[in-house]
Amino acid sequence: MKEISLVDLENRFQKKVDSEIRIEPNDWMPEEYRRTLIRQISQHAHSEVVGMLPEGNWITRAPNLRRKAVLLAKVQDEAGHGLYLYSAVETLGADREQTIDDLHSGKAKYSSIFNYPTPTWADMGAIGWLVDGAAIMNQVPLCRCSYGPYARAMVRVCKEESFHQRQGFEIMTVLAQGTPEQKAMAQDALDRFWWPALMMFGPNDDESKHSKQSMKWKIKRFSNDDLRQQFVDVTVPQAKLIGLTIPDPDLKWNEKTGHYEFGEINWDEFWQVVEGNGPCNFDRIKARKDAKEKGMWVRKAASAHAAKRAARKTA
Ligand code: FAQ
Repeated sequence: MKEISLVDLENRFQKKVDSEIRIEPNDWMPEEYRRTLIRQISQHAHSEVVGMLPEGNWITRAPNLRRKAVLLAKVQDEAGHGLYLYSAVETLGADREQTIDDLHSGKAKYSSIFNYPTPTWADMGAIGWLVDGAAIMNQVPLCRCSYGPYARAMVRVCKEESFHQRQGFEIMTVLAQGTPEQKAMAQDALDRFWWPALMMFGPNDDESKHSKQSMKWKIKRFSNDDLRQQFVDVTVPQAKLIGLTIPDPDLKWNEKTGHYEFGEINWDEFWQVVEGNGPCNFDRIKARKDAKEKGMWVRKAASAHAAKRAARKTA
């Protein structure tokens, strides 16, 4: 029988991708496609789990029972997103514990946004509105990602993120209509989270080393800059609606393009945060490592229990 060459396999693969046929775990795929997905999906999973920390910080101090219940549910949703995504990584043959160890050792990245502190209640509003808002903008196209398990996981994640965005915007709306102190607190949160939210979309297109290939493979459907622009266009009118000011003196509507023009992002700050030098990087990784160590006894007990049950069944 004639052996199929690597080039033929790659051509067939690309044809499938071009015809919008989903790639499933047992299908042949180029090694680099697999590696790209493991990198992106595991970093996405880490972001969901590390992303629980800035908001988890406010569960015990939410201003009333309703806010506490909603915030608790939201943080639990983020844990669920992490679980779907770690499962999606496993379908690519990656070892879940290894990917988590890579986070703890600093080898794997997670979203820069979660390295900023959340000193006030308004930050819960800003995170829901801006961070979940940016996450949805980036993740809705991922529902059409060429890799089946990732695309399917994203459908549910996006539904939940959409609820999160609404609850954040509602917190900001209430604060912006409240006392002058409450409005100032909402404005301050917007001032601190606006630029980091824009950074979530990643480097400018000409600096993005993975975009071209990821778009050819239909892992990504839009470039970092296109998604960032969509986010600005959608979010600026929302800020206006609730009487808050976007902290960008260069922001202006361009009648001709039908888009907002906005100021230069501080890319030096972005790379500093990505490389581990943001305000909370150390604390975030420490919290995750401590959680693994402190939860070890639960894992040991669960495995001992499972082993005992399995032994009983075979006896
Ligand atoms: N932070 O060549 P590109 C959420 C890295 S989930 C840190 O453009 P790519 C839910 C990038 O990894 C938020 N690193 O890379 C929630 C690469 O480095 P590497 C997370 C970043 O992959 C809400 C290098 O820079 N969402 O918020 C960042 O084509 C509220 C070059 O960049 C996802 O992960 C960054 N912001 O595009 C939870 C979505 N940007 O890996 C709790 C899936 C870039 O070679 C509360 N991921 N880098 O070492 C993606 O769509 C893409 O991976 C991008 C980056 C768009 C993030």
